[in-house]
Amino acid sequence: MLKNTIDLNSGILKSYEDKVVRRASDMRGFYSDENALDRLIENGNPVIYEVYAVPYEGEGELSYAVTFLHAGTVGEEFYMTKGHYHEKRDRAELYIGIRGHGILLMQRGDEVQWKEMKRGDVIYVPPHWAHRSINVGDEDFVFLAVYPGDAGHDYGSIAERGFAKIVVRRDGKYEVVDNPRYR
Ligand code: S6P
Ligand code: ZN
Repeated sequence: MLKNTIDLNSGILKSYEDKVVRRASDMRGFYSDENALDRLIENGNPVIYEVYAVPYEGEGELSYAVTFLHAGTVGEEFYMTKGHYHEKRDRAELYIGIRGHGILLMQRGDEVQWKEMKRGDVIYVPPHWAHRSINVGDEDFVFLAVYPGDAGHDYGSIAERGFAKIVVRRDGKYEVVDNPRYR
């Protein structure tokens, strides 16, 4: 498919090949407050995010995907993606904000960086940096990601150690704080 269309108001991708839906129950182990996550799972097990992707998996190719990250919190932690390293660690990625208000949290070793992301913002994720998106707004946070077709996703390292920082709601605002469970 050489041409596709994104509705830049909604973020809806006209054609896609893969759809991934992550509900609260898919996020076990990723949030700090496990009791709050259990309550959410018992309370309707809401969708946390959806990803619509057009993959081109060969070396030298580019894949792309639109993520709809819904608004909400698990305990005091904002809804977020699992986050991953690329399996091929030296593969970079480009993020482009479409709507809503989010944060892109990045980590390499113990070094952490984060960038606010809104409509029109372009963020470069360099090779070797793990990345996770967090919705700190009150509506969907929607963005486009473009990444090398052979990058692959390594979720295991993040599932095990987490990120060094988490993003929490305090006094109606977001704060980036040390992750008490970081190993
Ligand atoms: C892929 C890119 C995004 C994420 C998506 C969901 O390299 O970074 O398309 O896959 O935002 O996040 P995650 O961490 O569950 O894959
Ligand atoms: Zn990625």
